[in-house]
Amino acid sequence: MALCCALCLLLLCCQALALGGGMLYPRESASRELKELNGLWSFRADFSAQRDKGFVQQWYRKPLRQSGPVIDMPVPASFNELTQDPNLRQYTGWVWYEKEVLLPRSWLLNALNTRVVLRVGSAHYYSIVWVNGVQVTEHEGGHLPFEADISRIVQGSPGALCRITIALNNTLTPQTLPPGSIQFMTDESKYPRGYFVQNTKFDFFNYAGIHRPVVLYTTPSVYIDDITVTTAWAGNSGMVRYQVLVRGNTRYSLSLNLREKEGKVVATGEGPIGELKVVEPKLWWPYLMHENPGYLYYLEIRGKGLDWSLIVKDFNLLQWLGANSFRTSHYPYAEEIMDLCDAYGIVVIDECPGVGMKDPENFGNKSLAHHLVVMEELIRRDKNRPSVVMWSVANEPASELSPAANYFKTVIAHTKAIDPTRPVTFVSNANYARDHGAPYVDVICVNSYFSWYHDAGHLEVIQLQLNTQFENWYKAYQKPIIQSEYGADTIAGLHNDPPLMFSEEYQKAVLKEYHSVFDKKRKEYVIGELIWNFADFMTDQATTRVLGNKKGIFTRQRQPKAAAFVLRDRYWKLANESNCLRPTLTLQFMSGY
Ligand code: GCB
Repeated sequence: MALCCALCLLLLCCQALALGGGMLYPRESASRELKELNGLWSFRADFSAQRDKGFVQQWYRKPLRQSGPVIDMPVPASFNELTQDPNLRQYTGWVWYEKEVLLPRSWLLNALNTRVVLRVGSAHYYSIVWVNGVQVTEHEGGHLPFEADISRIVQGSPGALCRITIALNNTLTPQTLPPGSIQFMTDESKYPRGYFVQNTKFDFFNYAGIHRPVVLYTTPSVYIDDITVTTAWAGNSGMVRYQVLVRGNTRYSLSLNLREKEGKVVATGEGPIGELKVVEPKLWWPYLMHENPGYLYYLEIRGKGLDWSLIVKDFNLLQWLGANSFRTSHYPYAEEIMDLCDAYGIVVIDECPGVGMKDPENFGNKSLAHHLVVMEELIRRDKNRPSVVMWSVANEPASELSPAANYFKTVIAHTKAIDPTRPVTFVSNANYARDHGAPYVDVICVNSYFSWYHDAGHLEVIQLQLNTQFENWYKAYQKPIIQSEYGADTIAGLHNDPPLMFSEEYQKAVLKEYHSVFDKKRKEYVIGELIWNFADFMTDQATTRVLGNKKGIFTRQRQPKAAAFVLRDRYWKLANESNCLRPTLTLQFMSGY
């Protein structure tokens, strides 16, 4: 097994709160085999009035095709826009997925020494999973992986056929992350009987489906369940502290090799806890901040649909722009994307799906308890990644409400207890004087849309208002500030000069006004600027949305708008200005994964 780790500038302080178990990314090795279940699955949406027919009729008990019609549905992907059926696009409730797979005989015969694990990279939002009709797990929340040990079921079944059924519900409630609510329309003069809609208060389409790869993998019966690596650096020495959680037996031996990128062993260790010392470590640097960014060591310890062409294109565009960072707005991205950030030197602010938290009921105990679990799952998954520099626990919550104070105090304290090595933030659009969460963050992240959502069309007020925004926040908190969103909707190909809203000229003008203030403030306390948004993306329909959110500097097809060239000039200029660690990270949002 190989684990990427980095020798980065993280200060180690107190002991981290231990989580129950691991969620290692599945990789093939001498002791682990992997079978991808991507491709076409059988699918049916339950259109019954209560959406409960599948449970009443127990669709998981036999092949899905035997309980009614099925269609082919690709995994990983969202189901919403793959057919021409508008009812499926807008569907809320339970949908059913099924895949039948033949398992290698060796997985079944060597039962004493082989565990078979089913892992779902992410499924939005609530999943119940059966294997051969037996429930093996349930999971709440999209964007993060979950898994189940299915050895006993498949190894106990006659034959090698393994039938995996996943019932998935995309309903959002006030206690989910992100939250939402179902509104029943009871006026029968306007709506048919039983009519309901899903309401949300976030600005992206609530795509649903099995969004990331589903795999079956094996481990030996004594296996590594989790690995935690933290790094420190002093003088010309690097320290890699590691802790390995082994399950299945208390008697085992464990040895470690730390290898350079080129394969040479630079440190070795024995036993589940220890420290490896590296002389003259090669540090992990962000893209454009070093001639060899994204340097990874390998630690060897014993024996909205993922689309690779889109991902490669997007990373090429990031590099073309000269951008070195992004926030995973507004939910964790796929592990495959995070791997590329580690390898290419793209700095990540890793955000959980705490978006659309606008109502008092989103700050109750049930939401809070779930939020803590989501942070645990996120940190368990991404804790060893050198690219992750900060955790973001939410985007634009109603942090001026009084329950937000205790809520964010608790979420941030819990996040820091699990990972004492990284700063924590949430992204605010509240008034600086009324934000109850800001006292607890390490870095202030602020979103603002001057000359767009207010003072529409008035480019001339941007500089004054932005300057006031920064000064207010800095005076109140004396913490570093990141402009975590700014931008303007732009229809590609629409031109007007002088610049008017929605034209390419207007988007460019907004950016230039913002940049002139950034250039002053980055000499003081502004440490990052994040354009909203990397590429256009789909949202719910609304009078303010033209086939989705058009604030991308690239179209949904990844063609640059004029603003992309403004940013490209800026980011490369910033990169060339600094010889080494420059104060400002050029940050870039991505959306749509
Ligand atoms: C925001 C939100 C983001 C929206 C954006 C906009 O403040 O964080 O989700 O898409 O504004 O374009 O309105």
